[in-house]
Amino acid sequence: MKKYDPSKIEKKWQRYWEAKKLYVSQNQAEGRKNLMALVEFPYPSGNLHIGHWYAFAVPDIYARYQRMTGLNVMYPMGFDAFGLPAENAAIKNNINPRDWTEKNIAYMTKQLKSMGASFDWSRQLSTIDPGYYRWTQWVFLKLYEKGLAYRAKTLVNWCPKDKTVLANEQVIGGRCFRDDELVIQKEIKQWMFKITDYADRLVDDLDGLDWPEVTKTAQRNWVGRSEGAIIKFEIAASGKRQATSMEVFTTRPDTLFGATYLVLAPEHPLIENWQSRISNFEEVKKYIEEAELKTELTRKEEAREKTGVELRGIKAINPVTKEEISIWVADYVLGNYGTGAVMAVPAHDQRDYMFAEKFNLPVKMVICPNYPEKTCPVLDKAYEESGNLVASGKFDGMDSEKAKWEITKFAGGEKKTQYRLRDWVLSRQRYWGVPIPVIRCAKCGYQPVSEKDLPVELPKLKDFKPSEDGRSPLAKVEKWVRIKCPKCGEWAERETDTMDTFVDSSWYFIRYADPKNKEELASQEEIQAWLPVPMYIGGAEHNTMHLLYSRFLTKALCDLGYLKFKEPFTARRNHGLILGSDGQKMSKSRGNVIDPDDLVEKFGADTVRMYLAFMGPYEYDIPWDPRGIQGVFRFLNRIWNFINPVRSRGTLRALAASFGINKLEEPKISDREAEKAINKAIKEVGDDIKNLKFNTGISGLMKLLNAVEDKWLTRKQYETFLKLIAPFAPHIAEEIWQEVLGNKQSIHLEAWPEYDEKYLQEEIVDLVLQINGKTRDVLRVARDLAEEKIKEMALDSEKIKRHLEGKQIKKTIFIKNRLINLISN
Ligand code: ANZ
Ligand code: ZN
Repeated sequence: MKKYDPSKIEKKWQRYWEAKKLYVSQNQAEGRKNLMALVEFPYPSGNLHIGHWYAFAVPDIYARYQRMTGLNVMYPMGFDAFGLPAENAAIKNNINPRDWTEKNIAYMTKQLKSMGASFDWSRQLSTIDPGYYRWTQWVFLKLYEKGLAYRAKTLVNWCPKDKTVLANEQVIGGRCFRDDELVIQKEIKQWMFKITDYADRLVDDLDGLDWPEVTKTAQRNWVGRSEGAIIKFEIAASGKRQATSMEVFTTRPDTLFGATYLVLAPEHPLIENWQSRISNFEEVKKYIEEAELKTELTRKEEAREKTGVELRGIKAINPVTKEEISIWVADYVLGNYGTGAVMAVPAHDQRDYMFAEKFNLPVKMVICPNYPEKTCPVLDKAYEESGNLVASGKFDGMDSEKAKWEITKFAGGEKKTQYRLRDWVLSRQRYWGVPIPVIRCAKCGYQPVSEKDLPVELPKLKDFKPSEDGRSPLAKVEKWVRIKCPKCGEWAERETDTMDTFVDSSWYFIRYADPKNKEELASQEEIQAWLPVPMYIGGAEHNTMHLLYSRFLTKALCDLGYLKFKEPFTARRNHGLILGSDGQKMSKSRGNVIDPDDLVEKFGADTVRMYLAFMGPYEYDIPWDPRGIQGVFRFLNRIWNFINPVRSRGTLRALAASFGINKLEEPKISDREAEKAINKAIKEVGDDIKNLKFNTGISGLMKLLNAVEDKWLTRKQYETFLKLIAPFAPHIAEEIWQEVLGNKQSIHLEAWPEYDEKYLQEEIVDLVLQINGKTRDVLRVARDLAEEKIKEMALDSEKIKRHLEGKQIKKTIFIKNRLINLISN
């Protein structure tokens, strides 16, 4: 018998599937519902790592299964190919980023094909293709027309190493998400998308989505909507009320009676204005200068020792107590949130509490946790919960939630909603990106490039190093930059900034519906056929940026009339990370990296796929286990060896034929156990795949093999078994299906088998024993036991005996497998 040798079968079937166009999805397939099974398209870094396999080969099980259940499945793949890494690698190796990127795409495509996944390569797209990015530019123009793309001077995050701007979402812990460089703040003019216009919808529309709770929470926190109030404080200097006043944003106006001082952010413009009134201005100025050197992250750190300086000579007046309170400057208050000033309530805000303790400022309790016992406990930290008001004049006793708006009104304040979300800075001063399609004319200002002139192609460049002055390298290509103004016809200049790659990736799924369309981003017909995406499987690292941007762009295009849906992804599932066998993140420096190519060579793609799916729950981070993959390899070997009985039957048949016997009785398996195991597996494995519980699906297959391995299955049973294996290990299933069983059509065109309910029922049932309709006992009995037998057992029950003492049974009601009711006098 032949040994299981994946290297002999896998390439062969991959070529066969491609030649037969098995996974090319038609936009309409008669009677079949469409399903785009979407995974996040990779960045062409040059080499597939095991994480790519996890992200693409495992969801392929889902795509294949859904195809078998009768859906018209599209499993698309593409490349998110612009971006800094290509540019940096190109600078380092002195090659063109395009050459570098295209070489990587070619190599990775080959590697991707070795997965044996059911990708529809006919729809492959790449964001660096002018046929693609003309639509990225088109999207920009549409948003520009609507006032959703604009240019403004802002304080931006600047990575000194990459010499480019970063979006807020790209700054993690105060550092560049790409190279960990400390990010500084720089004021420059930038192109921005007005995502803040969508802040409320980005929060509210989450409710209708079938998404992981963690992802929804991450999005909510990112938008950071807080309901609060703006409260005005009058200012007094040397005991005299001044004409100026200042405003604070608070989410707890109910605590206003407990506001015992105010704190301004170091950036607050009023400090400068009050210079002459502030007696210790030199000291204040010094503090402000020191604060400028700190990152936002350190400033926000809750536990950090608080610092600050009082603004001597001026006071604020609490609008409800009318008391004069001191004003401070402290770096824990941020300049770019709310009004850049807070009313400090040390009794009910921990940061204020720590500050007050350090500088010996008054602490006044105004929310009582144990009302109506008016003795408020003295706490050694702030009480931040709700409660009832005390020491708050006519509001005493009121519930704090209610008091919020009553006190706001009383103090002449106004309700206000604040958002943490800032507009999306999309321009980058770098070469390797989509040119922003606008022209700057000295006379007419910024003019959009006309739609018919798209794409604005990225010119070939020799020197793509970023300039020290922060301008894009494109600024050096004079021939490209110089262009006539579309409005007045005078000489003007092209915009030399390029777009953040997150713009490219926030609409790519729409293009999959109609990837070759030259007239439109995608035709309405194909959009309707495929979108919104019913299932999007990807990494938890995209919980905010990519998913938020895609949602924004979808909503904007919907408002503009190009899309008919408000949310791009109806269901979203996250996968975890594969860790090294030491439980640490895989990295070259740790030496714990697993190379999928090596594994494929050693075990074959089927084993690698199946092991990845078997490792554990798909959404968890799981360490690689070298013994685990051996186990799965053995399992596939057992499946291979299991073909023996069938094979020998074939041999038997040939032998019979040579004796002139044409009809050989198929062995009839009356083995209920085998039939039961198969039917159970059809249902359970199918349900598991549908719910992305791949690991338990594979345990189900293992159980099934245990149950049937030593039986001689009928051909139908054996084929069913292979169909269940097919989504997980597509090559071995195809090999046996066609080469051993002699089927002429691919197993991957077969339907997922149907199961018979009757085999799913338990063999043991709980049977209720009643007397006159009252339950007296429960019997665990074999299914389908006859009435006489049950009655006999019932009369044997101690409890029944007790209740029947001295009585006679008049009638018996029996419901098979459910109950027996003895009616007595
Ligand atoms: C008084 C108060 C009393 C507050 C209390 C809290 C508890 P979120 O939920 O994040 O919106 N705050 C306002 N502007 C700030 C700024 N620029 N920098 C730092 N902190 C600022 O937080 C809003 C609360 O954070 C506001 O409510 C304010 O403190 C503070 F018992 O006002 B609160
Ligand atoms: Zn002009």
